[in-house]
Amino acid sequence: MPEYKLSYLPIRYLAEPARLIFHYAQEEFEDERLSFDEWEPIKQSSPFNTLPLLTINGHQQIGQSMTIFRYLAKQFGLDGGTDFEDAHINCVAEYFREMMEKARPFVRFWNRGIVEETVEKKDQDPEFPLVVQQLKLHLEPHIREYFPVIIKLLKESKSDYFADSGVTWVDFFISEYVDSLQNVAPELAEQYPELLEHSKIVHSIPQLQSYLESRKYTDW
Ligand SMILES: N[C@@H](CCC(=O)N[C@@H](CS)C(=O)NCC(=O)O)C(=O)O
Repeated sequence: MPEYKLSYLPIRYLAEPARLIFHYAQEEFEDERLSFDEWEPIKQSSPFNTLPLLTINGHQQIGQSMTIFRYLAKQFGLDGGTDFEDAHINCVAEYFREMMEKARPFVRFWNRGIVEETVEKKDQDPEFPLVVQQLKLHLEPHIREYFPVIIKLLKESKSDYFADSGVTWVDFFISEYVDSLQNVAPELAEQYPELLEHSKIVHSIPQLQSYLESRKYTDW
């Protein structure tokens, strides 16, 4: 049985789909959450100077989040049922990630000042008007462009998930982001009920419940 360690910051964002895959598959892993102070001195020794990082058996490292998701999905049967389905869900994921990259300035802005596990309540933040401005500039236009296509792809599926054959890693990947969007911009998220429903279905999967009930709240 391989020994897995998943290292990331004390937030969900780029590591949470991998955490969900582990919990779904009921595979043991070390869920290492590093503060910025703990991360800084070891940053240069990681493959890309970034997190998340998956370490397998103490020496094999995967340092790109999408590759971590795909690797774990392959190990635990959460990739597509056929090569074509696998290609299809990868297209969905790449498209979604493209949007995430465009919206990233907003996520960086939102998370500014987060040290360790402190999550500011943004609506009590004196800079709240700035939050709205950043949202309109860096998040909303990308959601408006990409979400209708994502919804069309979801509706074309023969299952409740993005793949006809059922749940895959891409459902964890997309539903995590949608869930975070609900936290930070509920009025925007509510305009996409199909994705909220999908997120609800994914977050209701029995294998995930004890983790979801115990995980510490973070916006992203
Ligand atoms: N393409 C990379 C991006 C990783 C990334 O940007 N990670 C950020 C956290 S979300 C990071 O490592 N920040 C800390 C730093 O740059 O020191 C991936 O998908 O894994």
